[in-house]
Amino acid sequence: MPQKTLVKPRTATRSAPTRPPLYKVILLNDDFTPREFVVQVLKAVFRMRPERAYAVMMTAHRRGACVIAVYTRDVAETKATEGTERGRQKGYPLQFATEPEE
Ligand code: TYC
Repeated sequence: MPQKTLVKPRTATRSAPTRPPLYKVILLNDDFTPREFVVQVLKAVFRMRPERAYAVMMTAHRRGACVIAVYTRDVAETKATEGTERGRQKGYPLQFATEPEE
């Protein structure tokens, strides 16, 4: 069997691989959502350990907001929507926002 000939050689130059832009998910404070519920959502949606979930909740509580993590845009938006939706289902105004990382 004759060898298949590669008629189209690979080009010698390649562009550097680009990284997808990242988005922050931000927890926003409010006056109504119970602290324990916020902690529960952070553990469930963002897979945080209890100590970290508590610390993040308290930072948002004291400072008004806390960056939780960075993800690709789809993942960030899905997680923010899921967190906000979990609050809404219980009648709480809990909110998660996303914003592009500088
Ligand atoms: N401020 C809320 C309370 O006092 C608790 C809370 C913390 C709510 C963080 C939202 O992102 C939040 N019950």
